[in-house]
Amino acid sequence: MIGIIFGPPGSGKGTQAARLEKDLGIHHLSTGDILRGEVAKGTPLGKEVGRIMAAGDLVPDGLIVDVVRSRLPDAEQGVGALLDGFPRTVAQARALDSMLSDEGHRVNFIVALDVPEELLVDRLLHRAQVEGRTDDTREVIAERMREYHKLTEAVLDHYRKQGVRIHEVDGTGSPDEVFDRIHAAISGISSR
Ligand code: B4P
Repeated sequence: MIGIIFGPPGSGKGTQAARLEKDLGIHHLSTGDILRGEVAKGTPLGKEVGRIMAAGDLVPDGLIVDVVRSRLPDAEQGVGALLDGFPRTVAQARALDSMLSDEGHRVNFIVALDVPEELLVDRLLHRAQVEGRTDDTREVIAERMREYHKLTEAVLDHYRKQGVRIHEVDGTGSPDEVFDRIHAAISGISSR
């Protein structure tokens, strides 16, 4: 089973994906976490993407597709994968589709979190105080929102046209409340 957790920056993708990983028994694959790990380790990939991420821009499609291609088989081994932060462009979605179809798989469901932009900005500015992420400044958040509207939103239409089940979920309220809504929306889906 392959699922995608989708939404703008700060919508709670990472927060909810960690819970869904346990609930559904599928592996959580976060491209943001992978890239931040590479930056922290100072690997050649990390050096290449660090400045792009700090500016709030998307890293090049080819680069992130290679990252996912190398990790997806391990992640989905027998249990399936929940993709968080990927695909973020239609080109990435097409690359994912072809990776999956090579193995006889497809995207099975999408959870799309809906949160008003003012609340997204508040959450990310709050995270900046707690975690100090370089891409959580007001200016960089604005750039991430622009990239989301310009490049990422279209990914939903790509999958809608394919007839993939898209569960649109209200992402406001506490993490527990959001999780309960997601749980209700996708009840019946389980890889166990
Ligand atoms: P990500 O790590 O995916 O960043 P994000 O969109 O902010 O999501 P995140 O999971 O961290 O936030 P969440 O909504 O859970 O990407 C970072 C960067 O990496 C990108 O800008 C890009 O440069 C690069 N990148 C990653 N993938 C890429 C790709 N495929 N292609 C190109 N570039 C890529 O949570 C945000 C905050 O809200 C947290 O502090 C959380 O605690 C809080 N929160 C969550 N739910 C809440 C709730 N219900 N109430 C209150 N607070 C809540």
